[in-house]
Amino acid sequence: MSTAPVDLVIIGAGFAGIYTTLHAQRRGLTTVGIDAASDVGGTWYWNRYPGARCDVESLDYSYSFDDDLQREWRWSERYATQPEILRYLEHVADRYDVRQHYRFGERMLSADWSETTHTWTVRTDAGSVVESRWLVMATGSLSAPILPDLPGRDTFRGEVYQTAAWPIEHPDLRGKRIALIGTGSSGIQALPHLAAAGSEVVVYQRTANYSVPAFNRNIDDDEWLAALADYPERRRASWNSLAGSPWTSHPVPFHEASPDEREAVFEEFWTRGGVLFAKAFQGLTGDAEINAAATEFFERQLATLVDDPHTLADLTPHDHPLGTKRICTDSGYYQTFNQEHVHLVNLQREPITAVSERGITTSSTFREHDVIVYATGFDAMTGALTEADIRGRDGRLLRDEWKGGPTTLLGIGIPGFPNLLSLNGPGSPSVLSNMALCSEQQGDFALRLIDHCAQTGFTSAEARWDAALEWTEHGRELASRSFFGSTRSWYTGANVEGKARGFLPYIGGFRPYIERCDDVAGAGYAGFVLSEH
Ligand code: NA7
Repeated sequence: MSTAPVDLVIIGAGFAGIYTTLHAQRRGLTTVGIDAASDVGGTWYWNRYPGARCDVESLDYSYSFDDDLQREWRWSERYATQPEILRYLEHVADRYDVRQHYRFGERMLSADWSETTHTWTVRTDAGSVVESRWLVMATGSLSAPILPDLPGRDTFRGEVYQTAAWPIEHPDLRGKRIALIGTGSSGIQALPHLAAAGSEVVVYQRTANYSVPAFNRNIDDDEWLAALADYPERRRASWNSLAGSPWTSHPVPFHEASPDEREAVFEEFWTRGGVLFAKAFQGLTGDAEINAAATEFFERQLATLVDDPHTLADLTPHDHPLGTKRICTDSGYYQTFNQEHVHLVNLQREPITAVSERGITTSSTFREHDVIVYATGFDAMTGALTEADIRGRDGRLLRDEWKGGPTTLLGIGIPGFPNLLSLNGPGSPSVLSNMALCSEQQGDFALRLIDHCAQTGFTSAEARWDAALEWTEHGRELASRSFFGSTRSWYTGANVEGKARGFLPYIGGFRPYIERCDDVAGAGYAGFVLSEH
């Protein structure tokens, strides 16, 4: 072990980790970054499945802190593909020389807090031991993928892929009989590409989802130049918004709009594409009448996309109100079911009973497959924090502390875990917002807190229990006012067997959240106990 502790260990080399590393370095702090991947990218390193794309527009889903960077990186499409976003993050890493501060190919196994030295000791699976004053968990919100516990799952003798751990060398799926399990964003984006390659594709759907076409397009030179001219305003609007992007809902409230106006608004927001449809009218996810009108519009559009009435019925969502799971943003998903070699299995009618050497058996049929693709989601928001052995004050394990659900102050501070700063953690708005801007805001908050402690002579900062409980309860209360709180989703923890139910992200909006963070900082980090050893 090195004798002098470093200032920060930063776990994760995605948007938040890269940002925090380069800004810590600019302040002259010493950092050690650790990432299990072989290079930067985070989410965009792992999710290489065909069709992977961001559902936030590329002009918004990028760093805003450096005008020159913003101008020199030319996005090619309205919604960037995974390879393009990965190239962008590699470019950022090169431009600010970030890689030298990382140890790649190492996974953090444990972190132990010492009350004596006010430091964390971090151990990795490569045998590294690093002592650090601060532990910054920039581990992402959707980074602990889960596989369903299907009987016989591991007996399958064909090829098995997971969208969230797709091989760097893309497998050749041409002419193969492919099973796709999972119809969230990942499965919905992958399907058209799997169908283009496979001789047969069977989609095993447990819950039908709402998906809206992306209306993606290339960004031509004129649009790019106009976007550059408008960038300051676009960013200003995003930083002041509820969801980190410049789009706002129709200004006339639904209940004051005529039927014709409502129809025109839904039409307009439909063609904006993807998740933006849920913004049509304010209150869409909390007012039953608005939600019903949006759903009726959605179903009319869906009916124009799918030919077979039985398939259409199975693809029509009925388990949750529109918009209360993130609306998927697709490119030709529903139309793929019109191809003769693509089949939909409704698992609510016909559940999977077993996976065996050659395929999948449901309650009524055995189907033979060469390939199974799992697009079955993540232990969201808490999974990456609880999978390592993080021991805080008195040796208490974070995993145990959070059995009943996470308690955080602003998503960043965790009572009992001094000097651990979780970026985009449970209790932050990031996954309901724009991860790029959120990562900047979270990194800044963490670094300013670290600056403040250095300037005032404090060596530790720990969220107070009462403040964290109050923040967590506030988040729960806000979620209970919309349909989000009662939907079975990864937001509520319902997608993982045995996981505590609650509402993991902060739903109060990006701008109000920033203001709350600024208030806390402005009051000398009210809600944190600052102390010296
Ligand atoms: P999601 O959205 O969590 O989707 C996972 C999908 O996998 C969903 O359709 C699940 O059905 C399905 N699933 C999970 N377990 C099973 C089993 N046992 N059998 C059949 N189907 C199953 O993850 P994604 O990766 O698609 O997207 C995550 C986020 O990334 C997304 O929200 C965007 O923000 C970007 P269920 O709905 O639980 O019935």
